[in-house]
Amino acid sequence: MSEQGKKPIKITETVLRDAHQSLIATRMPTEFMLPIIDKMDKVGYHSVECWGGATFDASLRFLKEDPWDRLRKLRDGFKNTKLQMLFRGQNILGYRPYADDVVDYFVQKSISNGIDIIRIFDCLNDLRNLQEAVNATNRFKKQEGRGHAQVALSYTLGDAYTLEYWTDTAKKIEEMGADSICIKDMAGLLVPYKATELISAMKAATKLPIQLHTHYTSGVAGMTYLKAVEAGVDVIDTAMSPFSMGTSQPATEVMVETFRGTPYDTGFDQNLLADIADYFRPYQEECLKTGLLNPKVMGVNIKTLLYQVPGGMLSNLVSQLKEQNAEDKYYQVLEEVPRVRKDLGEPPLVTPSSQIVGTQAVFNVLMGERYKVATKETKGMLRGEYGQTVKPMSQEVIDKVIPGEKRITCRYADTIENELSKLEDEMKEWKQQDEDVLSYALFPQVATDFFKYRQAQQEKVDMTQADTKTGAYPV
Ligand SMILES: [Mn+2]
Repeated sequence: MSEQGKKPIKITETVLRDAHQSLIATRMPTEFMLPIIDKMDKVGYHSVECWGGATFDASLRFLKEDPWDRLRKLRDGFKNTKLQMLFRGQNILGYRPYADDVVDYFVQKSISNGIDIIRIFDCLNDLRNLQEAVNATNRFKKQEGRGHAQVALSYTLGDAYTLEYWTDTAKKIEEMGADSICIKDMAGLLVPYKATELISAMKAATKLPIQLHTHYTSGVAGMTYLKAVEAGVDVIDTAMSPFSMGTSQPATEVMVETFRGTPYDTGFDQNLLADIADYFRPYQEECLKTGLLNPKVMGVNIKTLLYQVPGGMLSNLVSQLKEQNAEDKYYQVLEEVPRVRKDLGEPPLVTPSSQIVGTQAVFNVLMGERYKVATKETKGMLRGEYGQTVKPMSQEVIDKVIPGEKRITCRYADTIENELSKLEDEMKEWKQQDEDVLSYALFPQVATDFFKYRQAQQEKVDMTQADTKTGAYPV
């Protein structure tokens, strides 16, 4: 605390990224965001999380929007507030590991188009998968005068995840050149008194600022923030009330009011926040009406604490079982999840490990024999392609699924040749801006479909501007 005994808690607003990713499948369009930016820019947020995670994929795939264009528009609007994104380490925003040249270029373009803070995580907390993105951020920070590398630790429970594990990892993160650390609790597993222990230990272990990110899924998140703030956490992630709670974050206005008049007072204007909430509320009501927002994701789901499965993963399991007409196997699959997780070295469950473990658990139950069928991703995980797990993987499962195969112990990206120029070649007919190759790198098919759509739209627009007398029109 400062001399006056004051330590205002800093707030990252998630309504433009995680909140709508967690509640309405990432479907908030850019056009809806733009009119409220001016007011949001006056709040005094530490940062606004607005890009990365699933927003990139959903923009191209469902909204038919260029995610880079969204970023530039947000940057234009937010004159005073830092913009933050979520980045999946060596997997960038995709689902496979990329060569270092693609990681570098993505970081460079993210910063040059407007991102200030890059929150980088790895589903196995294998720091080798984070190093390149951290290095790249530090390099372009010098070049662009903007950029902050935040390393996020995927929070999970299990024998291996002791306080010592978290504090040792925090020290390594400090050594690797990160600017801050985030505890990323995607499933809402961190309960209030454990937050006191964890944050106190982390603060003692490192000088780096500590940010806490959690979800309301299990119902404890507001209390967890309270204890974390008392224990010295520097920043918390919250969402404007119409898109808060449930599988999203605790409400911004509630946390602001909680700390009013205390040494942690944010000083935010509650009337301004009310104006902003008024803007988002009719949209929330519309999403409820259209079914985009399912009231089921808004309550408390205590199963998340019982099975330690993130909310998004639960709904994936349900839909996978539905497709197979096997909804009656739901609880069997839920019980199989921790067993598969253990076989695979007890990783945190977050994209992509959550999908890998979840899908394998479904196969194990439906086939009536464990690992009779193993997915491509399960095999990759067992080979070590996703990185090193905290606990060893099951030798029995390795022998059954990838008998006699060579396993990787080095950093997997070291085995991938630079791939940027090959990607450029593949997509050059569609290229309208440098960033297009990165969209293509992440989602080749989806991006190509988007490029075709974009071109068709442009041709239609251009035709209206055509000089019909001479037959000339802009191309
Ligand atoms: Mn999250």
